[in-house]
Amino acid sequence: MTTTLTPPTTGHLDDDAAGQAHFDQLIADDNRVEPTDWMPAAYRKTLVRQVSQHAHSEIIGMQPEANWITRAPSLKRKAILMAKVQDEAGHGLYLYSAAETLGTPRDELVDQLLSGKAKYSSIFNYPARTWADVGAIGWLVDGAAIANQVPLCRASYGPYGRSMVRICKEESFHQRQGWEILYELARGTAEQKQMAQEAINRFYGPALQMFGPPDDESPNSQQSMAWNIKRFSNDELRQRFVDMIVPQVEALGLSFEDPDLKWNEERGHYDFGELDWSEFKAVVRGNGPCNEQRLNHRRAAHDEGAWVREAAAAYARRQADQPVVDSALIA
Ligand code: FAQ
Repeated sequence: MTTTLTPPTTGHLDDDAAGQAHFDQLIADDNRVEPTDWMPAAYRKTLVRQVSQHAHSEIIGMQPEANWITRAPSLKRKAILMAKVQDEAGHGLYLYSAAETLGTPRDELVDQLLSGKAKYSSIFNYPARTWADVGAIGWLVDGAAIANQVPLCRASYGPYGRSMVRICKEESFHQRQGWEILYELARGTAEQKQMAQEAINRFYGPALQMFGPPDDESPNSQQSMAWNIKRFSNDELRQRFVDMIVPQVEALGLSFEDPDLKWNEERGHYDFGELDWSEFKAVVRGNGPCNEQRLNHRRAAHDEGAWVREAAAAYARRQADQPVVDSALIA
């Protein structure tokens, strides 16, 4: 569907000193910046980048779990998983809408994804090999998403922060369902427990990498934190997540395959081992186990959905052409 969008009225005022002063004051007072407010071009650009990457992640992120809908072990699990995957689609749509308020049409953002130009979260380039992986995705991937996104509810850009509130509520349910899948498996047969352990082994490192590169290799963090978009650094959130999941893995009766993972009394945090950053870089560059498969699948789905977009656009045009009838006059 071709989106007709009126760019925010502020676009031509980028040099406006009064606009800059107003923007600086909003940030200093920890207030929201709204679409009609003047904003620096770089603030707009970084938000379009982050929000659209986030939207793409939600959409591509449907694939690993959707792959298990037909093989879920019971009708109840199937219904839950379908609802979860649909939620992720909804998150993608709220986020594309939030990105559009910054003046970039959705078609353009989607083209960036389909052409392979846009990034999306590294985690979704890993396969879901077993049913236990669905549990590990819910617990660790949605868990990392929550740890990262709860602070984003306070992001300075209003439409982004507000979309995060609902997304985080839904992600909390997703995390619980993933944990519960693993809890059941961990209390099942020896094979089921082993399957849960192996899923955790596969997803632990990639889930920790969802928080982004280490702080000293994160080019965007400092400015995004100064603008109150990000509230914590990548490493701070990663640490917070590790501190949260260690007691949870113990409650499952399972463990993380990390010999350096131990409580550090002095720091009041868990120490953990160095992650494989060369693997992370390779996955982000497009060379992960499933990058090609994920994009090809998305492109095919986009092509197959062309008739839906055309029909929706035709319907919208017809609605716009219809004369407005005042029902009070007819009566
Ligand atoms: N994968 O300078 P930084 C979910 C890129 S949603 C790929 O630190 P920033 C729900 C980064 O874009 C998961 N690329 O960047 C779900 C940047 O590239 P650029 C997605 C990554 O933006 C669950 C470059 O590296 N969540 O899971 C990754 O300040 C289950 C330098 O990095 C969000 O998007 C990565 N992991 O911080 C759905 C949350 N990390 O653009 C389905 C919102 C970094 O300069 C199923 N986003 N890069 O070329 C954020 O919080 C931030 O954008 C970070 C990165 C923290 C991801």
